[in-house]
Amino acid sequence: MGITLSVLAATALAVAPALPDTTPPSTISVTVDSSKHVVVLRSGPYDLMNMPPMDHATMDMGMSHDTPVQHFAWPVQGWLRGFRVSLADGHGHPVSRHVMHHMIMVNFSRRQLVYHASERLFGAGTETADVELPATIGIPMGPGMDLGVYVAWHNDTGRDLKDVYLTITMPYLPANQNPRPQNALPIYMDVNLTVGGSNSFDLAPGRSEHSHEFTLPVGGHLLGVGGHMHDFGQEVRLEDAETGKVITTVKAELDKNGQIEGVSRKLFAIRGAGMRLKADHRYRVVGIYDNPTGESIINGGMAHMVGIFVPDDLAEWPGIDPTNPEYQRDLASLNARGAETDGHDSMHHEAGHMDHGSN
Ligand SMILES: [Cu+2]
Repeated sequence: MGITLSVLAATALAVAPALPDTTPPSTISVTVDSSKHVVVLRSGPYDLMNMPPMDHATMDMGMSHDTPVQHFAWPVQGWLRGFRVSLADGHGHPVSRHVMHHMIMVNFSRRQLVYHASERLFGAGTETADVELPATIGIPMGPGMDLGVYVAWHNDTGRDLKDVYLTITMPYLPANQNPRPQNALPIYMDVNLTVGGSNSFDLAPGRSEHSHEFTLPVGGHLLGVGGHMHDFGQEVRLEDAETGKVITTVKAELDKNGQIEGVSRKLFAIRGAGMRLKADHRYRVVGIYDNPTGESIINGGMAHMVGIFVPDDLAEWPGIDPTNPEYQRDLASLNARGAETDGHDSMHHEAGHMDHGSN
């Protein structure tokens, strides 16, 4: 983090003298509480220097302190139900969740449905609430799955924070759960993704539309959806590209100045039905913006829909193809995160905004 922090420290100097960068290497530990059915991950310590407030421009410059991906082995057979996040300092005092700009959990042992890219199990941002799925569904997990977590910190509390620890509590259903939950996996559909690169686009003045067509290698049901957009977003919709029919839409929630506050969510079903999606059928995800500024906003747009997907047959889920160039680019971008030697990396727009999860 040497270069990242010194660049940011220079910016922050006017506000407060920066601490020297003495962050000790942070470690990760994983424990299982099999009576409470939780896997608990603890990572830290992190020394987080105060940074200027994050506005939308700095956010798009990725102005945050990115950790590398920290790997660990998932320890139990069962179904992941969600996650809870807490932050505390070395004395156990709570630290504001706000300093965690985002956190992403990657499953390197499984592929995404739409992309040749590692599964993103879940993500949390500053405003994202903790998640717990209904007990009727769960994400199937096996011992030894290679998971990785990374965080983009942005401490704008006005003071430096020392020895911050992140705890992620992941409730699971054990393998002998009765009745057996349905296998539900995350699905991510972006209107403009270059896997391993960026998914943002320039926003032309006025109304604009970006879309991406795809097919699914396995059919199933969509149980719920959310999404992610930036300022002046309108909606993200999923369409049947063969009939033109709109399957579902999530709406941007804007304040009176057009700034994004969130994206609506929908839950169709907690078991059984939901929205049917067929294998080898063309679908289209469409993002609509309405930019009133009269000018193009460079890299101002981003639009994706995320959901919970129940495959007809989990055995049909596509395997990872390590020779696939898209897959290799995704892996390379994850491995490059938080690289100490590359100052440019910290100034990238969040490549993995695949990673933003839902607002
Ligand atoms: Cu974004």
